[in-house]
Order: sequence, then structure tokens, then C-alpha cells
Amino acid sequence: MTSSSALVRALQGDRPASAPIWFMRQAGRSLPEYRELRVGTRMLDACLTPDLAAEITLQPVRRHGVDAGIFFSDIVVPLRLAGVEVEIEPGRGPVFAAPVRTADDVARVTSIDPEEVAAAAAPIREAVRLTTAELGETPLIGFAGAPFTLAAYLVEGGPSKEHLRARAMMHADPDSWHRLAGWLSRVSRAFLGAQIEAGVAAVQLFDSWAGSLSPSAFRAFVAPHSRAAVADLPVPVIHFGVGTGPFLADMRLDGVADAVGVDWRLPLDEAARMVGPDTTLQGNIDPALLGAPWPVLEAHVREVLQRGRAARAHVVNLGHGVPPETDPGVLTRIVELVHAEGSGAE
Ligand code: 1CP
Repeated sequence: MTSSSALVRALQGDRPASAPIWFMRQAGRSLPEYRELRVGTRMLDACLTPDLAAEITLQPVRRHGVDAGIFFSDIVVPLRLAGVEVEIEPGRGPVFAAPVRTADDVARVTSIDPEEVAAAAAPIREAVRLTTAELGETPLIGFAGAPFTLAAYLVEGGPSKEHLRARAMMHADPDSWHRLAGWLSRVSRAFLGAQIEAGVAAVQLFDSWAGSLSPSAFRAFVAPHSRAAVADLPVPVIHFGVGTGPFLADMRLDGVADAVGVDWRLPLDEAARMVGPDTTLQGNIDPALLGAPWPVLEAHVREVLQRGRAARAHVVNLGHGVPPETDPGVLTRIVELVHAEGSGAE
């Protein structure tokens, strides 16, 4: 039902009449209806309650008329399903009871069979089924965390700025690093598999913090594991990271990624030259402009669309997630502008 949708076509390299648009973090704290539904429920419990996860996923699609839903969940959900002790602290993010820092820690956590994730993923499959039944022809995007971004939390034990402990492990103990990253890759792949079985039309691999890596570290320690997480999937793959301009071509994962996400730092026409003619680009409205006067934001969105024409196809999005303080009316207005713009004569 979703194979002729604008999103799937753009990911496959077509240019539908108007560029598809969705927003990273479109479900969440910018929506009053989300804040109301979440009262009294912990984040990870909400993710594992199928009717709640489905309703939260649907809220922004109804409100904004975006061209895709993004499944409401979190990158640490498969770790919770695998039995790792993790909570999401309000206003902070994922926090682990036991950080994974030494070779022994790595040996302990990687002894968990990633199949445990598939076995425990019934609430995920159920939530995806409920959501796709309501969405009809609008595609649902599934997602998982890339091994490095997951490791950035797991090794540190919680959020960090420069992800120094995970990056240090690569060089101090490469064997443990590769063991951990390989395991995280299989865990995320199992999480994606459950979502795909239940009907998502595309998936996004979030390597949000990859921009903290040097190009050589990304190539040697990260890319092979990210590639393994998404190789040979039966649906299109988007690969996203913030600050990945210095190694954007490597974000293609040797062509395994159908689309590469670009943050606000790199104009899309430059990005198109870097990734070449076989990759769709996604992005790159600057979240910092969401609070600007409408004419300023409108001019910026038009410029993003214009530069996006240099790519083989373009999925419009922000350069990173919707900030919680965003006026949701502004997001709806951007969707209307992008849809109107696309159907006009070029
Ligand atoms: O308090 C709350 O309401 C929880 C805030 C929240 C939400 C709404 C968290 C905690 N996660 C989520 C949902 C979520 N997480 C989605 C939902 C779908 C949507 O986009 O609408 C997605 C795709 C994620 C993925 C995720 N979690 C990423 C990658 C995306 C990104 O923004 O780069 C990352 C880095 C996380 C970790 C995480 N989970 C939550 C927070 C606040 C964080 C970031 C912590 C940090 O700053 O390090």
C-alpha cells in the first residue's frame, strides 16, 4: 500500500510531484497532545505499551499532514528488551545502571543472545501493526540506533558531550570495541527486523553522534558495524548523523544506505556532490530557524528545496530533531509550503 508513496519513491531515487516531508522527533514534547498522553507513564513503559506508542506515532501525522510517521520508540528499547538495565530520565536521556567500560563488562553484556530482542519484541510488533492499520497509504518509518551512538551511551553510562569513553575504547582495546559494536549491530538489526516484519515501509539508522568521530575512526571502527546492521534489508534505508560532513560519502555505507541525512551545516547541493548520483538526500532545515519570523523561515525552506534539487531525490526534514519548545503550528506551515511548492511548475 505504501510502495507508491512519495517517501518510498524518493528513497528509491524518483522525484515525486512534491518532495516528501517528515520531521525527526515529530512525535514528542512539542505537541500538547503528546505531553497530555505521557502524564504518569515513564518513557520506556510508553514505548512498550502498544496502543499508547501507536497513538503517539499517529498524533503528528494527523496534525501536520506529513508524508510519513516515525515509529514512537527509542534507540535504547532493544537493550531493555535484551534485559540490560536502562531508564530514560526526564530532561536527561538514557541512563544505564552498569556502564560497559572494561573488557569484562563487554564480555558480560555481549554474552546476551541478540535473539532475545526478537523474542521479547511482541509489543513492538503489535504497536507497528496498530499504527500501520491506521496510517493506510502513509508510510511508517521504523528505526534503530547505530552501534556507535548506542555505545556512546552504554560505555559512558548516560549522555555525554564528546563521547570520549566510547571513542577511547576503540584505540585502547580494539578487540573489546569490535566485540561490543558487533553485538550492538545485531541488537539493532533484530529491533529493525521486528518492525519490518510488522509492516514498516522504510527504516532509519540513527548515528546521531557520529560527527564526534574522525573520518578515519568512522571508517575503521564504526562503518562496518553500521553497514552490517542494515545490509540486505527488504525496505529502503536512511542513514542519519549530525556533523558528518567530513565523511559524508562514507555515510552511504558502500551503497547499502538509499538515503543519507544531512544536518544544517552543509548545503544540500554540496552534499549531493559528495554522495554522488546514487543516493537520496534527507534534510536539512536548520532547527534554529523554527522560531524566526515566518518570511525568514520561508526563505530558508525555499533555499533548502532549491539546493535539494541537486540530489537524485530529496526527502525534506530538519537537520536534527524538533526542539521541544517549537510552536507546532510552524511545522504545519512548513509542510503546507513544501507541498505547495512541489506541485507548482519548476
Ligand atoms: O521526556 C520525554 O518525553 C522523553 C524524550 C524522548 C522522546 C520523545 C526520548 C528520550 N526519546 C524520545 C523518542 C525518540 N527517540 C524517537 C521518537 C520518534 C520521533 O522522532 O518522533 C526517536 C526516533 C528517538 C531516537 C533517539 N533517542 C536518538 C536518535 C535521534 C536523535 O534525536 O538524534 C537519540 C540520540 C536518543 C537518545 C535519547 N532518548 C531520549 C533523549 C532525551 C535522548 C537524547 C539524550 C542526549 O541528549 O544525549
